[in-house]
Amino acid sequence: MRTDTHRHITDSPTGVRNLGILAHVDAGKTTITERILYVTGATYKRGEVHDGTTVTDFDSQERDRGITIFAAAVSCSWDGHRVHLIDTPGHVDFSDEVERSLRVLDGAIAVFDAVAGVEPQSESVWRQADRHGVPRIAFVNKLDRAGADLDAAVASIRERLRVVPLVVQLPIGREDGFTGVVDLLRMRSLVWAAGRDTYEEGPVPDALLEEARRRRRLLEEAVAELHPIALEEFCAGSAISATTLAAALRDLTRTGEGVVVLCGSAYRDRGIEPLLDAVVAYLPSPLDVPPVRGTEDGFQDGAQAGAVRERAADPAAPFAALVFKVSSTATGRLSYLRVYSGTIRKGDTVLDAGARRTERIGRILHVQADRNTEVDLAVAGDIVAVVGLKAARTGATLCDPSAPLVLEPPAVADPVVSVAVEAGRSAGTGRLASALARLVEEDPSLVVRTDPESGQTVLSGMGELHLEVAVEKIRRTHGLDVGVGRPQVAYRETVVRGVSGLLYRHVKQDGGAGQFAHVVLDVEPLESPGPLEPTEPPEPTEPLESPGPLEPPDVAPDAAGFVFGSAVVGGRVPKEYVRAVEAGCRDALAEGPLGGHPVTGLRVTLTDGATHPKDSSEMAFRTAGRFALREALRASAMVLLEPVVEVTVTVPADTAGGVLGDLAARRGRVSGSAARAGTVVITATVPLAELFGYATRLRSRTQGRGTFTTRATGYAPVPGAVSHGTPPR
Ligand SMILES: Nc1nc2c(ncn2[C@@H]2O[C@H](COP(=O)(O)OP(=O)(O)OP(=O)(O)O)[C@@H](O)[C@H]2O)c(=O)[nH]1
Ligand SMILES: [Mg+2]
Repeated sequence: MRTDTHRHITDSPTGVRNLGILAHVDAGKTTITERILYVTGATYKRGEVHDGTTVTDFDSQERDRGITIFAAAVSCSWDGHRVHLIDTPGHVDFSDEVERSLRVLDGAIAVFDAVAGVEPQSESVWRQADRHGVPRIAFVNKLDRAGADLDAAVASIRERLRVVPLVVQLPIGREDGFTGVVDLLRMRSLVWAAGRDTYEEGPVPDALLEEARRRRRLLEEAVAELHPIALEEFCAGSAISATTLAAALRDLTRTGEGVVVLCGSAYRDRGIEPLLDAVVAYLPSPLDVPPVRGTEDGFQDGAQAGAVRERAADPAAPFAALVFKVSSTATGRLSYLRVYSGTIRKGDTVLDAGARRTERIGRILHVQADRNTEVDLAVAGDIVAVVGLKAARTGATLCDPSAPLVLEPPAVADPVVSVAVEAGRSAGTGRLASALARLVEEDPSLVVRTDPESGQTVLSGMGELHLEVAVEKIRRTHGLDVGVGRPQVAYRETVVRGVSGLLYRHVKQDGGAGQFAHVVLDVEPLESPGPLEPTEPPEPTEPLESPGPLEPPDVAPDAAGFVFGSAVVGGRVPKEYVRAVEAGCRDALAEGPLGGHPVTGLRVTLTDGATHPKDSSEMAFRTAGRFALREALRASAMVLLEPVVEVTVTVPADTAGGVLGDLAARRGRVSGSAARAGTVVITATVPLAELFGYATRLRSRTQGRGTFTTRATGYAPVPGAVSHGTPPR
């Protein structure tokens, strides 16, 4: 153990590392976090996920279920650096927690299972991190497991993630006999002997010397290919020094051109210290990442509304921070902030820029495992928790009241599953409503609404488990008795064959102020934006009239999927009326003709129109746009879309037949199956609506030995749910 008790921790942002731990479910993120807290001296015992004793899986549901549900932030220090660490959940239903975490991180450790390699959800979070431009290093965990294979895992990193792996260690021993690693940079061995708290350093064992030299050579070649300075040194002396290699690895990590790969076994406490060394050496500090951008708020003298501003990670700049997590704890409401610029102290008044409300900073905490340390101030680059904020929600910007700035909040995905919830006898509707409001405040990926037809309260979220956890939270933390209906998926509608030249006249000229707007619209399907695989082609429809493609449309859930254009010539419809028509069309997209679901994946072109000198107005054109598109959609061939997911099921070989049959009965399309050491791994695309209750079914079919994970892949047509369109009047 190397603790920093007596070591000076720098206050400059250069000494800070904000990092997340990302991976597929069960790869070992929480165990790694636990070991990091232990080796840095932040805790004095190692907790285990299966005993429900880890620091970051502290919620009672996490302990019962053995999975991480909520991203947890903890702080520790290593080698003179302050490390803020976010342990994220791997289950797909909680990927919004990952999204919010990625928004405030400067770097990440991507964890892979040494037996399974790159799994579907690790690929998804890798892409998610790509979108945020978060530099990563990779840790291949569970090298102690039977069937562990570093080289195979590295090959899957290369192939599935399409990145250049730069492997800096060679394992010593295999599976149960895995005891340490050769550090290929310093050509030393690190061995963790049983019962010892840390590793012993020594020369490379003779038996591995040749292999270690070969791998060092491979590393040098790979680095030289990507890094000009390393290449120069390589060409000059046909070798690269450890110092140059380390500097090059740091550069390549930050540009994402290469990914440093380390390995170990978190459960057996092997490989954690070098992982921390790599975090400090290769991952960026808050000063190494681009300055944050925000829009300046317009209610202050001299400020320009809407102007985009950059804020450097400078403790002396005006304060700006993003609230990325809010949690209710026994001691009160805890708000987690990433400070991007400036400094805050206890007692400061800050502005919640979006809500235009001031708040007071109570205590400032470094969340340190089982205890929180109160600190006097937090500076640019820090991740801290604060007590005392009354209303700021997840996603809010807090800033200096004299320099207002709104940072872009984390993206929120559209919910795909809903359940009706109802207060039980003892609960009362009012208490349920306030408990639901609390939940939504903490987790913006939950949505609560009242169904206009049934009057029921409907809770929507990212999946069955997400909703189950939310409802259970109401039961446990609010002590309420709640009833829950059957889960429903969120459908959408899209156009398979459009119409052209649809004319709509909105005219009211019966005395008083009149309304006059004529519009002519073309509607056509939008080409599928994503590389998604459809489950079933739609029913054959009548021959094509519009030039749009007839391929089954797939729309990524986050895509708005609507394009509007104008082809009006000669100013027959003035610009402001064109904008009003567009707004009217957007109104019409809220309810499609098949079942009142949101409509996506279409292009609408305004081709012509007419105005009246007195009676035309923006309002009239907006109304015309709405009714015109509503009519055009009724006339178009439409298809219903449902959310589909890729399921990966791992089952004992003797139960595979039954599991395959069951997937087929759920409209699943099997895309692959592979045998691996007595088990079969089946991948299939299945409509989400058919997966409700699957966990229980799989458990009973496999006597509890089967597991499955899912990954959202977008929307696909519901077989048979089409309308061929009725010609307009
Ligand atoms: N054999 C072995 N098991 C490990 C290792 N690391 C973690 N595990 C076990 O793998 C299981 C999952 O570990 P977690 O740390 O909960 O994994 P996670 O990635 O946090 O999982 P989620 O948060 O649910 O996505 C637990 O039973 C751990 O004890 C390891 O290095 N070797
Ligand atoms: Mg976990």
